Amino acid sequence: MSTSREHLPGCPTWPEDFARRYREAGYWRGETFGQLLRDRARDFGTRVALVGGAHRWTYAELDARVDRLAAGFHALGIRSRDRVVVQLPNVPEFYEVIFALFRMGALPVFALPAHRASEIGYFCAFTEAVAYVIPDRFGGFDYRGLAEQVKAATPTLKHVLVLGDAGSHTALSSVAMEPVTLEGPAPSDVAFFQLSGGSTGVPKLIPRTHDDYLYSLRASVDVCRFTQETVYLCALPAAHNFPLSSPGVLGTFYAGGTAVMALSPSPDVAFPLIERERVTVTALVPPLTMVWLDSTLARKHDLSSLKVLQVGGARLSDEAAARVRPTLGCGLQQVFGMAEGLVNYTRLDDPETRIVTTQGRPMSDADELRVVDDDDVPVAPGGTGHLLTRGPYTIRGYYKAEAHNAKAFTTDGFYRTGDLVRLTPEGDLVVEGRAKDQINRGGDKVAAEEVENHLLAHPSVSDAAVVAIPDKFLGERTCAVVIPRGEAPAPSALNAFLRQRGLASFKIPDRIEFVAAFPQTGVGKVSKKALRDSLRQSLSTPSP
Ligand code: OOB
Repeated sequence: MSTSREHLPGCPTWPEDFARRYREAGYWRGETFGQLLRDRARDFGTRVALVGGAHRWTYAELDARVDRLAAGFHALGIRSRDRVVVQLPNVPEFYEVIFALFRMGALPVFALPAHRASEIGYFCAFTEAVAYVIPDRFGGFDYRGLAEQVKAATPTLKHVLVLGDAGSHTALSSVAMEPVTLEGPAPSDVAFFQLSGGSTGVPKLIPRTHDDYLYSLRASVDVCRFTQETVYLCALPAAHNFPLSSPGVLGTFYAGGTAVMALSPSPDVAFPLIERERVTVTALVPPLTMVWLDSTLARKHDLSSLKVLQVGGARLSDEAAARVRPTLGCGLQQVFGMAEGLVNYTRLDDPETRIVTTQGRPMSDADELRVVDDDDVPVAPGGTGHLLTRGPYTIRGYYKAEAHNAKAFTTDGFYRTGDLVRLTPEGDLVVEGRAKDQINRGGDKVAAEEVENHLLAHPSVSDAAVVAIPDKFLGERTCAVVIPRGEAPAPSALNAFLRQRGLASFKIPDRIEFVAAFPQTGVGKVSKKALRDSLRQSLSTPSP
């Protein structure tokens, strides 16, 4: 196994001087995910790695299953660097699949269960995926039909692998074989693609390497004090960066602990699992935190094993933050992260006011932060500005997106997060808002332009602008403001049109308003700020 080789085309990487520095300083240690699991199986073979459904796999069992599945993938013709779109719910098989791909150097593309034909079709086509892994049914949706549709439209897609009843496709359970020796990837290779929340017309793909992601795990495990005693409940969608690696299930494996899979984050599913498995830590987005805080089930279950509730993905209000300890009897950890890299944590031993009122600080001393104004000039200490960041686990560019990368990164390699933040005198970050054209719907990210493009495809839509409107529960909801062509269509017809185009349901507008014209900025662009302000006003004034 070499330590470095030619990079995957279309994946920007770190300049050689940075890469050398990150290696020499010990951030990148030349590890791979395939080897990590092998090492844990050697050291903690009989300990339980993963619990979910009827499964209870030890590290040795998981490792052996991964070897057999990798051999089967290889026999199907899947090779190093081939892309495989993985869309599975919170089941143990999710890790079996991704570790098998890691071990052979094939690259998972992490789709969410909520994605539909529009997103999946795009991921498969854009990455020239050779395989697509799905459940038969989940959440009332049959993924086999979706796969049929995507396969017909994607010439590169050779295999649809189904967990459960395969129908006309291939059963995942039929793939495993006697292990064979496979050449693994280099630590500097891309390991997988995460998805960006995005602000543009199509979702962007985030290439993460073994070196950089494993460092982010190690730093997360250290800050969050995960150990062999950790029992982590995976309640958010497993493929998302937060439950995957902050420290998430992969961090739990890194530490030799136990990960428990919840098919739903709702209290009726999660609380019994916490009680039964003696879960010590879990992660939620703010709206789910409110559901847990308000649930009467908290009194019916023994949640005393839970030591830490991590909350991130969107801004948690100070009021909700203050309720966590008194209501659930566990500590709170705020997490402000992004799939592109940088993750900030409040520390477990921070004073309660810092935990409740800030989004924490970078996990690595090698994370470089800048808080700047619109001209990239640093703001005065304590002022609010755009957050830029660079470091050993923050990407230098999206996959095959040269023109976008020129805007999303500074010339010296800082990622423009699109977040507006301020730094407290203690060095903690407070998220004050957002400059990117995105709606953060309780942690689910909606790129305005993506939804606008779909709306513009409707014959009765002359123009469309999608903006956030405030919402008590989700923080924000989406509002599509539409200039109709001729008579305005019924909002329900427009939403049906978007669904029929295969848009994930969290991107379907919560509200549709019709207007004759958009407010404009000085240079004649749509002023989304003015739109948001006028919507806020009209929504808060009761109609006469
Ligand atoms: C996480 O990752 P993504 O890629 O879905 O979204 C990143 C964006 C950030 O740029 C920020 O706009 C927002 O989500 N965000 C927060 C936040 N955490 C994320 N905004 C306010 N407060 C927070 N605590 O969302 C993610 C990735 C890893 C760990 C945690 C969250």
